[in-house]
Amino acid sequence: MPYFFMKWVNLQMLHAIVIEDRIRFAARQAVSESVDKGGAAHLNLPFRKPLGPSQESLNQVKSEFEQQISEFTPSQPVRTRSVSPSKEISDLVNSSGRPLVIAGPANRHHSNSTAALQLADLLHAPLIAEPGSRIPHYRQRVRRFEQFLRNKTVRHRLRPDLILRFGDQPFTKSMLMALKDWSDVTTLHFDARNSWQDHEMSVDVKIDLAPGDTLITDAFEPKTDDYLDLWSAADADSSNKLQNKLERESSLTDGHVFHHISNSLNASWNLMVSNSLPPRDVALFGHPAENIIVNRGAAGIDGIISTAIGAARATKAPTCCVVGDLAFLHDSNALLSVRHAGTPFIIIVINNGGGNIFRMLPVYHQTDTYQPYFETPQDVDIEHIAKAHGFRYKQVQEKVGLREISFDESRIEKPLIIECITNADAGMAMRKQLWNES
Ligand SMILES: Cc1ncc(C[n+]2csc(CCOP(=O)(O)OP(=O)(O)O)c2C)c(N)n1
Ligand SMILES: [Mg+2]
Repeated sequence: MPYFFMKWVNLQMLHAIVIEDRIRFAARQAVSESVDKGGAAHLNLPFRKPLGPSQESLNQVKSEFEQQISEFTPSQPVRTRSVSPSKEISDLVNSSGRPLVIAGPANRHHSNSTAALQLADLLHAPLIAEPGSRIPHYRQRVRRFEQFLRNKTVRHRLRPDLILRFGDQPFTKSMLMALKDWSDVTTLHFDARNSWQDHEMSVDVKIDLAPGDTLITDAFEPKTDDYLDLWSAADADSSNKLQNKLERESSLTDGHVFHHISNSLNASWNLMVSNSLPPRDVALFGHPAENIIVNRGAAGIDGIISTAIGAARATKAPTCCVVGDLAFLHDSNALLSVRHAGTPFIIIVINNGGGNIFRMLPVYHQTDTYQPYFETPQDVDIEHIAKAHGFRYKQVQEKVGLREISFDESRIEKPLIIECITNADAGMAMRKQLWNES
């Protein structure tokens, strides 16, 4: 499986007169492929000798480029239609007593957050929105699903009779387990792009709905709060258990770091979350928020810092990138580009001593091969990497040290790397307890 959708644009035949048009065309093609397919686009530009341009043409290109950059405002085609659900769909919605809204990740060109909130509101439905779904904080939003939905009895108790899905394929284990158990439940997918995001093949009806569209819900009848109350009770119970576990564990774990970041980061910041355990941990230990960015669909641990820099530039918002130790090392040459972020930029490295995600696999018990071939802990001095790039550096090794992590923009003059050295055994034990005891 390729990690990225690669679009190769062959510019071999470029001729001087048409170069500008061809480059413009290739750029448009790359942007539209990237937005539609939700991945990276790769442009291959071969040059003929003598390679270098003349000083005169270089000066001209430079001044045009600088002018365009200063005037550039990203635009996207906004489709604005009124979408009226068919009678069949209205009947399904109106006959449901237990409707559940589920939103998987979606980038900002595909997130139907308005319609998801509108339906949850009208139907008094619980709303599960994974990190990266770009759904804002909302009172009916389920916070601790990644904790309690791992439990089969709870999944049975909370079984919906109608699922209203938004965004891409969910990725948290709890949601994958739930969608598998509930694959026979009638499922409507309000989809902004024409891709097949349905691992369980459980979607019964796809409804083409773009972010600018208005969903007409006049034919839908409101419901009572009975079903929502069941979810709220499970949520409250799990919140208490989580709080308890975090307080009782004395060493610093990944969970403590995610919980702290969620509590202290305000909504004006982007939170770019690396792949591997971090997106799952932000769901398990953090709070739902609109500003979380994930690279799901790609799922590679490459290019994480680069993506965060791109997000900072595109949104002009201060950005915090939370990244595992291996993913950090994988993209450490991106530190060269952090000066282009243009906004306050913090990297939080969760150093749990390698790829802890592999502890969830049976191979964890093969003691002679696990560490050297799977977890692969590294012995690199991250402080030296930070200093070599002129970054500020802080290290947190204990729970009390977490108060060092603050997001006061006025105090962040230069990029900062905060390395959190966490206890891998205690962290994994806490995850397992939360999954099993809820
Ligand atoms: C480019 C790439 N190489 C390898 C992998 C396989 N892989 C998935 S998770 C992981 C370990 C990541 O370790 P770390 O960033 O420390 O995160 P942790 O598992 O500790 O949360 C690896 C190597 C991948 N997903 N992408
Ligand atoms: Mg790690």
